[in-house]
Amino acid sequence: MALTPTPSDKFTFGLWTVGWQARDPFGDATRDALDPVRTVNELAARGAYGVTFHDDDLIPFGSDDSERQTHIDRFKVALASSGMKVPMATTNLFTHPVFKDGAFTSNDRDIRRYSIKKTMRNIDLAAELGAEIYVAWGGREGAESDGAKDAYVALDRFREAFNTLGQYVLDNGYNIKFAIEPKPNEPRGDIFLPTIGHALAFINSLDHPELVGLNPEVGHEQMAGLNFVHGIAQALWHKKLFHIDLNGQHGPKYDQDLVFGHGDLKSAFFLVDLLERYEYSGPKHFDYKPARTESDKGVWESASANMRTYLMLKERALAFRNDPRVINAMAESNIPGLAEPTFAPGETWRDLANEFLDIETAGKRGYHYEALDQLALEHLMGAK
Ligand SMILES: [Mn+2]
Repeated sequence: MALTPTPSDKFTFGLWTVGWQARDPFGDATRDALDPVRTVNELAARGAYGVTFHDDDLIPFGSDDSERQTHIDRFKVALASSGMKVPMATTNLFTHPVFKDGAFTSNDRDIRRYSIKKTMRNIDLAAELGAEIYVAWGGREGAESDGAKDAYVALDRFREAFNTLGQYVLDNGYNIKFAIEPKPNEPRGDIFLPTIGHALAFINSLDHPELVGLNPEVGHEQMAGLNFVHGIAQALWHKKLFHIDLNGQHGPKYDQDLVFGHGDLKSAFFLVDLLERYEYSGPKHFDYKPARTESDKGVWESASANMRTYLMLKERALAFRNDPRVINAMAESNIPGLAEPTFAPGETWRDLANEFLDIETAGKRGYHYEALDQLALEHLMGAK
């Protein structure tokens, strides 16, 4: 299998990822700003399928209408000449101090209205550029103190915002769906809709739940100590995996945004295995930050590393699934048994009345998952 990325792999990057100047809470930028036009061309040269953006990544906040149009026009030229796509866009509702207490859930009604208006304006641009997914990451939607925000009514305001934006898309005839990106904390002390599960439940309360799905991020679930593979399995099961943010994270700590696979590699292996087996067909979007130590050269090396790692994991996951030793180990462990419905057609709870299970024998059974886990590790490590 080729480990060289091509557009058919559907790898995408946010302008803000490679474009991160590496400012952190303790230090200044270590890299110059990147021109979005250069980003498009550099990523295209490395085999990416497309780029994504926050409104302010492309059009500096505060630009007047003619400056805005100039930025859009030269971006479009770069897209056309490189063949790069824009499958997703999103809104920056977190950088400017106006959003310091939230956007859709700010206690200030005028700020909530401004936030929805800012989002609608960028949805117009997203539609114009052909994006079909609009991500909503509510980084400032939360609080540092439980007394500062009524977390019950905040959900009313969140629902209002998504219902309004859904109606906006329908009224304009846009082919756009929304993807909520859960995160437990950072930059707020605690963020609303902190996990995949919280967001899935919230979506069902909307006027048009079919318009809204998820954009889960590896590191965001792992920051909360959760199993990302299980979260993605559930998002797929609900048909809500509209988009995915791939990166790396070492367990519960600050949001590391490492290169994909450079955190919990075994989880990344089983994630790719899951995405490929269930034929996730959306963009594989890398939302990472090239380490602050890297110069311009390291930025592009890290961009390629994300894509190459995904392709290597795909190759290893396929080899694992096709290995006769793995197929036998899975059969011995009775893994295919879970696919069989617990009740035969026509059976009801009444059919359990005469059921007998020798629980002593059943309780003594070994499942041999350790052997299977070792086979996964050996495939991952390329052991022969
Ligand atoms: Mn992150």
